[in-house]
Amino acid sequence: MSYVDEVYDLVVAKNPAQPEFHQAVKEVLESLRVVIEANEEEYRKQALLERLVTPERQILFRVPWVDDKGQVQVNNGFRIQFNSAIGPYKGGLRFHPSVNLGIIKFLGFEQIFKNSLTGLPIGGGKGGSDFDPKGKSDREIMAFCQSFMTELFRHIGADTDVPAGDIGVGGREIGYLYGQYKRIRDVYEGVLTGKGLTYGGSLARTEATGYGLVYITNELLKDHGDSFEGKTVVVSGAGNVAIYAIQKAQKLGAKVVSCSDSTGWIYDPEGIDVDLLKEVKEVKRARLTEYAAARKSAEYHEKKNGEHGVWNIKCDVALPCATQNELDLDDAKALVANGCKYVCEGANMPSTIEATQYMQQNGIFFICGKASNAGGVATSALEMSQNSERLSWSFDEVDAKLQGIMQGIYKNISEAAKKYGKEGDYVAGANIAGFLKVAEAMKAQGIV
Ligand code: NDP
Ligand code: 2IT
Repeated sequence: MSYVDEVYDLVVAKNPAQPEFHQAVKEVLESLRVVIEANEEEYRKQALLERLVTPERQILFRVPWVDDKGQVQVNNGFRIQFNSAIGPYKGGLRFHPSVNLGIIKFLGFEQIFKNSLTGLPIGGGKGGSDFDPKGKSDREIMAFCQSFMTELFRHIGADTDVPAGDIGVGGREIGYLYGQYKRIRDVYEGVLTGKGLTYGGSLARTEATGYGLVYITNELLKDHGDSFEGKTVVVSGAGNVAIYAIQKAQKLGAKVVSCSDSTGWIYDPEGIDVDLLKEVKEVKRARLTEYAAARKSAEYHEKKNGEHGVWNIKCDVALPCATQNELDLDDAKALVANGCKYVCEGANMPSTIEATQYMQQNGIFFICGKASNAGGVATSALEMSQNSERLSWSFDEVDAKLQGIMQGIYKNISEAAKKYGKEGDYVAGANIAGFLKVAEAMKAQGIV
């Protein structure tokens, strides 16, 4: 059996009931086959792939907190420090009831390659909790965040492991987490990114993932003699990534006609009103029904079981920005049938493997999340740099660096795909280019 297949079987056997982790590993190993098989004996002797798929450290902890009724609640906390070959562990925290060990491991694994692609010195990690922030009061959010940090603080630090936001963790949560870290450790350091602007945050970090997604999509369009001007774009999600992707795509001349949340989706043929969406989601933390109620041109559709809604809308470009496996084979078929030409992922692993293959085989230019959503973590690394030099850069300075990084990623993944005989396969290009830097650093550092 080939080394790649052996390691995949090992991952499935050793990590039962973690289907998302298996999926993320499978996609990467399939892409790496051509690289590994050219030098199989050396990789095998070094157990490089076994080391790559095994987290350096896994931290699981209890998070007790008291709700507004005086009831004690208990959640699970996770931090997976996956790979530190090229820099301190870096990656977000997700608070969502679906969080479990397999979800955090898939996210941490993806983060290794994504962070490598940014060209910046950051290793891969991820964390979170099965805590559900929906419907909680500010005091309950603070109580949870303080308890979470009371355990996490001993494992992180500005040069060790630097968490940030992800689903369910935005500026408010980062603030409470930062306050508790500072109180316990008594140091004022860049231990978290996505901080508020008054206490060490970077301008443009809030916008970075969505903007970065649109910048790299723009590179893809240009490379195929196209542009955003006049394009119809479909976006899923209505959170941090979706909002700023919509804003930047409209700025570049596209019409974005959809967004969605966990209960329903919006079709707005006149183009999403971003200010209204921000008001509903960032300020009121309300459902999309409120968006529809305030806007004549918008239709609201309740999400029915198994239906994903937005992928059936006719479009030129699709940007999935909600969550993993939100775009399956049926959705991919609908996109192809409706003439969609470009799909770039804002979320982490939003497309199933079958959907990805179908889109690639049917003429869609497809960029996977670890390349196309890397603008968020790249700007987090820029926040770390600013914290280290105790300076703040202007919005335009950070935005210009972000654009340069996304252009660099596009070039890097296109060239890697070409070099390994897979021109236009940006998934292979991203996985190979991300891997080579990490593998080189791991080899240089010996057996650790
Ligand atoms: P937010 O919490 O801000 O928004 C998430 C959005 O996705 C919400 O609209 C939410 O709906 C929807 N959503 C979440 N879970 C589900 C679900 N199970 N089914 C359907 N819809 C769902 O998170 P972000 O925008 O930050 O993250 C979105 C995606 O982007 C995630 O995959 C994340 O890992 C990825 N990402 C985020 C980065 C960042 O910098 N924030 C960087 C790179 C990737 P509802 O409001 O109803 O919960
Ligand atoms: O998935 C991701 O890249 C993030 N949630 C952002 C991580 C970060 O450290 O900014």
